Amino acid sequence: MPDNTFSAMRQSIVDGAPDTAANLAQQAVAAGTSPLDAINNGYVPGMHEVGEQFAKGQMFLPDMMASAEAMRAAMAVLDPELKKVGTERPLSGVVVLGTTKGDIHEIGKILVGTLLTAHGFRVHDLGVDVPGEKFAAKARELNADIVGVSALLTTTMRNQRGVIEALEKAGLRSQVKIMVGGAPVSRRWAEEIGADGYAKDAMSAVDLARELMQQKSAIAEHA
Ligand code: B12
Repeated sequence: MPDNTFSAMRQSIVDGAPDTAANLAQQAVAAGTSPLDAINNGYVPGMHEVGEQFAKGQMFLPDMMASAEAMRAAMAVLDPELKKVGTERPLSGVVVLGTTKGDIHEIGKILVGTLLTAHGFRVHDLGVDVPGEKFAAKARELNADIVGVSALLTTTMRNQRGVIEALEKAGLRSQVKIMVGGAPVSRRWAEEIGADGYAKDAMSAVDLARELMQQKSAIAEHA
C-alpha cells in the first residue's frame, strides 16, 4: 500500500471523516493490504496526532469524538478481515477484557479483543467503565485464564490496581493471569501494581497472552 494511502487514512482520522476512513479501508481490503498494517501505519498515527493536538488545545472534545467515530467506521470494515486470520484454531484460552472504572475509551481495547479472538482466544468484553468486582465476577463465571484491563487516563490507571485487588478478594488471583495496557500504562506500572504483564499494542497483547497461557500450564504441570 503506498505511503500516501496511509497518510490519507491518517488524515481521515484527524479530519473526523468516517466516510473517507471507511472508503480507504475498503480500498485497502480490495488491494490485499494487511488490515493490521492499515491500522498501525494509517489510522492509529491519526489518533496519536489527534491526542497531541487535543493536549495542545488545538482540538476540542467534539473533534476528538468525530475522530473516534472515523476510527470506528474504519474498524467496522477491517474487523471482519482481522478475524479471518485465525479461524478454526484450537481454543488458546479464555480472556475477560474491559476498560477500568471511570474510563470510557474503548477503541484500543476492542482492537486487542479482536486480535485475541482472531488468534484463538475466547474473549468476553465487559465494555467500558467496569468496576473491579465485575471483572472478578465474570472471571469466576467463565473460569477465565486471563483478565485484561485497559486504561487510557492517568486518573483511571490506578483502577487497574483495583481490579487486581478485587480478584484477590474473590480468591481468584492464583488462577487468573492479569495483563494491563493503554496509552499511559508501562511495564514499570504493571510491575508496581503486581500485574502479570503489559503489552504496548494489540499484536503484542496476543504474544503476551500466549506467554501467560504457557506460564499457567507450566504451573499446572508442577502442581
Ligand atoms: C479517541 C479518544 C477519546 C474518545 C474515546 C472514544 C472511544 N469510544 O473510545 C472520547 C472523545 C470519548 C475521549 C474522551 C476523553 N478523553 Co480521550 N482520547 C482519545 C485519543 C485521541 C485516542 C485514543 C485511541 O482510541 N487510540 C487508538 C488506540 C488504537 O490506541 P490505544 O487506545 O492506546 O490502545 C492500544 C494500546 O494502548 C494497547 N492497549 C489498549 N488497551 C489495552 C488493554 C490490554 C489488556 C493490553 C494488553 C493492551 C491494551 O493496545 C491498543 C491497540 O494497539 C487519545 C489520545 C491518545 N494518544 O491516546 C485521547 C486521550 C486518551 N484522552 C484524553 C482525555 C483528557 C479525555 C477526556 C478526559 C476529555 C474530556 N475533557 O472530557 C475524556 C475522558 C472520558 C472518560 N471518562 O473516559 C487524554 C488523557 C490524558 C491523560 N494523561 O490522562 C488523551 C491522552 C488526549 C490528550 N493528549 O490529552 N477520548
